[in-house]
Amino acid sequence: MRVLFIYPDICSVKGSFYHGIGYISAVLKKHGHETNLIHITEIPKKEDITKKIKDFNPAIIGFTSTTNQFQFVDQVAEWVKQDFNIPIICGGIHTTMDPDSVISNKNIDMICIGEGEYAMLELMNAIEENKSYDKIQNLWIKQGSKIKKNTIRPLIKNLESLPHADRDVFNFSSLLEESKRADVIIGRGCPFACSYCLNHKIKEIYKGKGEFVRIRPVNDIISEIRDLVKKYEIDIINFVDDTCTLDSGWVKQFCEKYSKEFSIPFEMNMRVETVNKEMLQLLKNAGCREARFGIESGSEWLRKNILKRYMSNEKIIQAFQDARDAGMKTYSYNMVGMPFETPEMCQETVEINRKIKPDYIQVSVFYPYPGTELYNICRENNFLTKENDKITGYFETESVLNLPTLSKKQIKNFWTEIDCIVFENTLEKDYRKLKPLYRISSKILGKRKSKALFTWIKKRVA
Ligand code: B12
Ligand code: SF4
Repeated sequence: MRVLFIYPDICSVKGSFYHGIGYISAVLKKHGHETNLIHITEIPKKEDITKKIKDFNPAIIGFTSTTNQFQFVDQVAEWVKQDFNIPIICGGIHTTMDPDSVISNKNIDMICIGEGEYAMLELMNAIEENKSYDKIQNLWIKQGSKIKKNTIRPLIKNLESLPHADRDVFNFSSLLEESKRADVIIGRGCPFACSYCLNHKIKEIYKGKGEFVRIRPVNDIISEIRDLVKKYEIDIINFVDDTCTLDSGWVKQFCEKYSKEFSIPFEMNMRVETVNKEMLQLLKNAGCREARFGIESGSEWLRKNILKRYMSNEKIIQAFQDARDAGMKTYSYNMVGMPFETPEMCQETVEINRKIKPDYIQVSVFYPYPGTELYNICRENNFLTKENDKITGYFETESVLNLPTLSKKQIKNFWTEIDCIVFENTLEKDYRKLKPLYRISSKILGKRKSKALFTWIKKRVA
């Protein structure tokens, strides 16, 4: 049986490999099904989509999407239904977090909540054998005006029982053209419960259905990387998990085995409370060139009371110092425009980033994802009303919230302030003479334009 996945990944030029589709595709192929993918990386055109569907002639179409991508699912599913009588299933993060809104879409016939490998396999088998599929766990299926809501199956216990994610369905070589960076995932789940993140909700959905945090055995990951480097030219491994340093025993074993076999540098997301000097040094010696930590806010009050992140500023500063001492580059993730945030708290985010001097910085304007605790808080407090509840693009600097403590303009200004910190640090370090000019230019043009101008000047000077 043939399934065609459609993934609206409109963000970077070439798009990224997505493990969710990769794993489902691998399981389906292993059981004899055929898979294909429309990887949408720019605003889609109906005729292109229609042609690809005609050419592949699938028995079913499977959409995946995060919240911000759902607007494209809505559009493309409409086109599909205009010309084809093919059932449509939708899965992924947004569906899992907000199933009611996704199933209410008139063009979507069924949805998959949570892990999709075995639900999709059972569905494909049932379609192939012409059997009914209305009892498949994890699926909600439209039946006339009713919706059949099936229960959730247990979490996949041993992730190593799954085949390695299928990269061919993505045409992985073409994704490597932009940068030879391979994303690898070491596990699923997170033990923390930050209020803006999906994990606390997923944990609740899967209550009593098995261990939520699962880390793949080191040997399984090593064998996947071995296959990857055999097949593709790879310069860097990017471990995309939310937190890669949860189990110090695992990290130690991984470092030993990885460094014995590979000399390719890698990068990881970490949480400051899960690392120490010794672990960071081990990671560096094994090839880790970049430690990435979520700070999110420099205000301890906001982190603890609103974001449910209980680390101290001291611990953050220490982790950045330790990573730098170990010889790694550091990366800090931040947000502005959170509920109850004040200009003073934003300033604390600026200050902590100035102190830790990261090599890279990412700052996002806070967006309340449906299904999360912080989304509900935004609703209850009227920060998010029917009028301003719109899905924005990923990297918007305009907040959707009406916050009494922080105006949209202040959010934008702090976003710019934080975004410019790394640039200003390099200017200070390597191009001191340009600093006074940059200051004047910032006053006239604003920091954003000045950063662009001086980046251009720096390139010329270098
Ligand atoms: C890896 C990752 C990235 C990577 C790669 C993104 C990508 N294209 O895959 C990078 C670093 C680029 C990234 C960037 C961003 N990310 Co991100 N990312 C993740 C992360 C950590 C893992 C996703 C993953 O691969 N999981 C592993 C797979 C196997 O699990 P899964 O996705 O749940 O898939 C299963 C099911 O959902 C289901 N399923 C999925 N699709 C389908 C389809 C069908 C048909 C079926 C039946 C089932 C099904 O089956 C799958 C297998 O079991 C998640 C957090 C998380 N834990 O999920 C955040 C997450 C997806 N990211 C998020 C965000 C917000 C972003 C950014 C916007 C961050 C920012 N502000 O900069 C950017 C956006 C850029 C982009 N192009 O996506 C949010 C999305 C929230 C939402 N509700 O939309 C998440 C959920 C984290 C969070 N904050 O809660 N991200
Ligand atoms: S530590 Fe990261 S992945 Fe875990 S709950 Fe918090 S934000 Fe989500």
